[in-house]
Amino acid sequence: MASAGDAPSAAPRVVIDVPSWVEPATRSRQAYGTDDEKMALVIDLARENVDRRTGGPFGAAVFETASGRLVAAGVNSVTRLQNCVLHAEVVAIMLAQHRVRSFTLGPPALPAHELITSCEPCAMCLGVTLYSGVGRVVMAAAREDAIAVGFDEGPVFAESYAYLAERGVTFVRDVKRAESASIIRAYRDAGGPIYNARSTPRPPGPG
Ligand code: AZG
Ligand code: ZN
Repeated sequence: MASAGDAPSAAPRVVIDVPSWVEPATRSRQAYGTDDEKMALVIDLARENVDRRTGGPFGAAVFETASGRLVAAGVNSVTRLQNCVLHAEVVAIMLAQHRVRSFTLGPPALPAHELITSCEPCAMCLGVTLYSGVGRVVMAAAREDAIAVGFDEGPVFAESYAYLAERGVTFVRDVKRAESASIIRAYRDAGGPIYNARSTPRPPGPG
């Protein structure tokens, strides 16, 4: 029990990172042209995350829209870091905002940014998308593909998309959908944990 005069206990800290294999996987190329090229990168990240057992079957990245410059990439890190908010989109957006040192990617002083994601955002990630300041979202798998293997994608409605569209966010669907959906199914087939609020956590670490 702490008493007056004791040294204060260490302040709690949460460190968010990506697995060490992500940086080398993105190093070879800094600028991307088409949506297909950007999506190929995030689907590779999703596949690698499954193969290396570092998280769920999802990848995402933030790019500058005009230049195609890669700002930050993320992979699903829920089980690796034992944190339910660490979906691929959240990780990519957090790292992008850290990189540009701004809590929004949408102010007039910054170039426009876009989120490329291997799966349609869940309810949480669509909310984060709204607050992130990205102006464009490109998606591969649909939420139905993630729900089909047991992921809880939460309440997302046509009104949710209308709300973001009214604020200038545009959406592109089905870019390499089949390829991304097959990675989600392969993760399930390999026994990858389908985590949710009531699932029993496994010990962290590969395997
Ligand atoms: C998920 N859906 C998406 N789009 N991304 C993630 O990281 C997820 N984790 N669980 N459902
Ligand atoms: Zn999400």
